Formats: sequence, C-alpha cells, structure tokens
Amino acid sequence: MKHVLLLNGPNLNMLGRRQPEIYGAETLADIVARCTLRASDLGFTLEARQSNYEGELVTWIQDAREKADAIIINPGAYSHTSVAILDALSMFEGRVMEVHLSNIHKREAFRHHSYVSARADAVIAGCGAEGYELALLRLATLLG
Ligand code: CA2
Repeated sequence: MKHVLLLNGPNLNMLGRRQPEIYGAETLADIVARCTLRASDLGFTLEARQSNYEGELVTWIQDAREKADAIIINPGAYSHTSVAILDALSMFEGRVMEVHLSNIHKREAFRHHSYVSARADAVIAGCGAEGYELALLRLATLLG
C-alpha cells in the first residue's frame, strides 16, 4: 500500500474556530477524518501531522524519505517564507502536492508567492478542505 503523509503548518490547528469565511467551518480533525476515509478508498494509508514549528515540519519531511510515497502539505504562512521547507521537500523523492484552503492569489500580495511551489508537482488553492481530497485523487493517478 502506498503511504501518504499529510502535513499542515502553523495555525491550521485553529481551523473551524476563527475566520470561517476564509478557511471554512471544518476543524482540522474533521478534515483529517475525511481524508483518512478518502485515502483508504483509494488504497492509501494516511498519516496526518500538524505543527506550528518550522523545524519540526522540516524533520518530518526528512523522515518521510524513508517511509512515504507522497506528501500533501499546506505549509500555512511558511509557504511564503520558508526556504528550509523547500530544501527539505527537494530532498524528498516522492510526489509533493501543495494545498491552500484559500485562493492565495486573490489575497494580499505577500501571499502570492510560495517557495514550496518550486518543488510541488501540483498546487491546489481556493477549493477549501476539498483541496486535500483533490490532492489525494491526483495522487491516485500519479502513484497508480
Ligand atoms: O489558504 C491557506 O491554506 C493558507 O495556507 C493558510 C495560512 C495562510 O498564512 C496562507 O497564506 C494560506 C494561514 C492559516 C491560518 O489558519 C487559521 C485557521 C483558523 C483561524 C485563523 C487562521
């Protein structure tokens, strides 16, 4: 079975509690539950982690080299700042899907650039929580 690591970055643990007009009403636990079901339907195992710390995300991406076939990542605000996360993802040999709940291109100019996009095989933005499931569907095609 192919193994997928789902990573969420800073503040995404607050989903469903603030700014539902931008990020939706679902909590991160709701999203992970939905993705776990969808992953299982597609024949994947899914491991989901969230961190507010850049270094912790870097370490998890490094560790994924041994065990994951793909990473789905919403790096949160680190998308726009983190060369460290880009470098870690560049050492990972599997597929990388970048997901943003909101359409970052419709928002403030500082959100328009993502370092992670230089490594991602696909970028999904503006589809809300469904974006994570779209990433899983795409992985089903890419990983066979
Ligand atoms: O649209 C996305 O998924 C973002 O990655 C979310 C980040 C933001 O910095 C990126 O520009 C776009 C922010 C996540 C903050 O999450 C919150 C959740 C609930 C309440 C407040 C913030």
